[in-house]
Amino acid sequence: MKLDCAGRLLDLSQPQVMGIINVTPDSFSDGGRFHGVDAALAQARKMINDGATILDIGGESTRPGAPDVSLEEELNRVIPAIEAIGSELDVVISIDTSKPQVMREAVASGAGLINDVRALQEPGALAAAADLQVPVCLMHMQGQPRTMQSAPSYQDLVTDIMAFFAQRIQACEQAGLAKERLLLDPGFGFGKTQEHNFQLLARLEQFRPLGLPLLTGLSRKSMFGSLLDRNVGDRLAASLAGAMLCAQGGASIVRVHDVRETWDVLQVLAATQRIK
Ligand code: 7PM
Repeated sequence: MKLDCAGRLLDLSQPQVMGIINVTPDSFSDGGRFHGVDAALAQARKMINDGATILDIGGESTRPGAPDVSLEEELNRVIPAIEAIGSELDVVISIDTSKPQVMREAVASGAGLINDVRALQEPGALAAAADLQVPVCLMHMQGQPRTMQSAPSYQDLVTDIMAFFAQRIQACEQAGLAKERLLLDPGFGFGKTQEHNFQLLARLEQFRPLGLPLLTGLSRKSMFGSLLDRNVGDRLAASLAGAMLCAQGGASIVRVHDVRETWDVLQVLAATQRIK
């Protein structure tokens, strides 16, 4: 199965690695614009070399309690990075945003996929995504980033998330966004307890009947920090195990910080599948 990302074809017949590139001031410490672009470009080159076929560029921190980022600030962060990466490197650029104007300018600057943790629920986002004709990843989140971890609760985790996906898919189709252009992400860590996160990992294959490619992001997340009592810089092995379980559970794209290691892990799985 090949997904058309603004002219670049993404082969989803085996799991692909999406590398995370944050262009927030905290990730490039001096916050200077040119330093930020250079750093993003260098990170992009390395990630592609290491096996990433998609780079997810985000300028808004969705960390619980993070301040909201203005439209102007978000554009100033992501657009120069997208232009630089898109003009120099052969890769699908994913724009991690919930703002319709950022979606429009990012796609005009070379992005070929929209990654929206708010699943196109912000005003104008559905219409923007429908106009832009690029694939969209709809992520599930219970609540809002600021408050989502206060008391997550589900009747049945997978059933509830499936119902959310069904509702969002319908809203997309009504807005003229074809189902064939959608990807789904259950949103690890977004309004989920520790138990919910591991339940999701165990039950990932239950999303398969929806018939849409799955994207998952577990890289360095606090579910591993709590499980193992490890700081964010010390969660690589756990993240790799998580990526392997996601791929085995049917994920088509894994969103990660550690591209090279994740790519190796996925090759092990691919090798076992070739002899089945
Ligand atoms: C602080 C807390 C900083 C959480 C960053 C995060 C996902 C995503 C993120 C995901 C999709 C992170 C998250 N997570 N997009 N954006 N799926 N589609 O750990 O799981 O990267 S932000």
